[in-house]
Amino acid sequence: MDISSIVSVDALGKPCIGNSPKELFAFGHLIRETEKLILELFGRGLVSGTTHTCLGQEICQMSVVRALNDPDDYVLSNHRNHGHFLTYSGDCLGLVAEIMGRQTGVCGGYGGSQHLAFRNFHSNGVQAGMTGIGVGLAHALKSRSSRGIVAIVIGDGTLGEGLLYESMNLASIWNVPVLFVVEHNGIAQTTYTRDTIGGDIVARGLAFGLSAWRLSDRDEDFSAQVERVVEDMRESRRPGMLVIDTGRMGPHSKGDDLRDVDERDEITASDPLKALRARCAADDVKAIESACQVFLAQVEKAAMESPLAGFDQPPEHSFKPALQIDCPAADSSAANVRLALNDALGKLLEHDESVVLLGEDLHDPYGGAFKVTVGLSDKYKHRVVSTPISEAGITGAGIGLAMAGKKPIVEIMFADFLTLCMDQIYNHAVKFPGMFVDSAVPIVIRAPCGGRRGYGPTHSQSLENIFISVPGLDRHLWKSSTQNRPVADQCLSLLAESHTFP
Ligand SMILES: Cc1ncc(C[n+]2csc(CCOP(=O)(O)OP(=O)(O)O)c2C)c(N)n1
Ligand SMILES: [Mg+2]
Repeated sequence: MDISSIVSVDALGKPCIGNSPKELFAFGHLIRETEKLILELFGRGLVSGTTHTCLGQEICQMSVVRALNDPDDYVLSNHRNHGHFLTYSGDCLGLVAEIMGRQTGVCGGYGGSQHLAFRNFHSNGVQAGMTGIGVGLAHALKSRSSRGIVAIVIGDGTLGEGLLYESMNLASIWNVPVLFVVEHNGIAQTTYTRDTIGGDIVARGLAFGLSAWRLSDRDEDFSAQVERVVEDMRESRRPGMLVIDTGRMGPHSKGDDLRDVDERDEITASDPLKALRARCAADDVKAIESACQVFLAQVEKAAMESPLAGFDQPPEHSFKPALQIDCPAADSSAANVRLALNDALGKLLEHDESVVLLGEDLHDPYGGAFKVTVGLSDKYKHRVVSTPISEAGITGAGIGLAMAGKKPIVEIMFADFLTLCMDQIYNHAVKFPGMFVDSAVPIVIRAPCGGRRGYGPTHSQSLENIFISVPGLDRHLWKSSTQNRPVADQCLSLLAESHTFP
């Protein structure tokens, strides 16, 4: 679908939106009209489920994504993602068709409004769920000396999620180029965030040692200010936090707005898109609005003509061939499970530079609570990483590393604490290959379980039954009572196969 009557695109398909009122208005208007079309399609019964529009927040949503101009940059978004997605991809048809559940949708009609993907853009509907993943992606960028930045966009209500703080801490100690963008519209669904956020927002970023900024999309110079933030990040390669004050003009999703009319009128009166329109020449406005109308009529027609996604068939892209690591056999004479694992991990680190070990207390001379990594951190200093006590955060970081081509092996000190990783496994790792056409998540999560050592009810459980019910998860259980040869061999082949699914 040719968008050139509204904006030019670069070689990767990303819209090139300049800083003039005319260019900002043209693209902001396209986002608004696309969302109005989506709402209209809902009204006509052509879409089921729900959607979250960014009406009133278009300029805010465009700002950071617009300024990201390196091919390695990533954008991780959330439920309110249409503005981010369109600014990154320019793909109006892909968005409209996706929400309509049509095959031309960017995710083949399987994702819907909250789950969009295009190149390095991914969105998911679990609040803060993408934050650890973003840190992992940034870690991978740093390890290959890329100039890329990862922008993770959350709403202000999401400041209540604990994983966010694990992720900010990881970003800080690893000193990776992640920008946490908080779209501060003062509300989360129907709850005012002044009633749910304690203390100061920017101070949260500063407390973790992040660079921090607070801007308003009502400011005339806003888009240029955001560009400077991104440039600063690009140069410093340090993590940062950007809080953007904005205003949600529409309901949370559809029909759920408890705010009174006066309050909504006030937000509409300060609409930054309207302010930009007023700064454009009348002829330009007319041309932009008419080009947009023509273009969206074409989008609607093409979306309507696209066949519905076939929900009776699983998406084929979920089942990619496994990647392989060329690695010699493990030491079959290892005296016990620990030594067999140590040998297998050592061989993997030696034979594939993309293998990374994350876990608590892995460093030498300690070598992990069960001594599985002894000798490895001394030898592979930057690839055997002792982490904070942040099980969800490091699982998320592992997913991000895996998405960026690494082969992470995350050690959870005791299997009991896999419960803390559950959302990252259940709602992220195993779903991404099905949700996002080009995503593989070759992560291995390893944890000792079972007891008989007197560790008690929170350190001795066997939780395999929980994971049996996780679709898309390969499960392997090795018993220390079995011979060690199969343990070593299985460990090596499991890790070496580097599965699409974890
Ligand atoms: C972990 C989680 N809890 C609850 C929800 C349901 N939910 C979806 S959006 C939302 C409000 C989010 O508010 P905010 O972060 O301020 O973003 P905004 O909608 O204002 O852009 C809630 C509670 C969710 N998607 N994920
Ligand atoms: Mg909000």
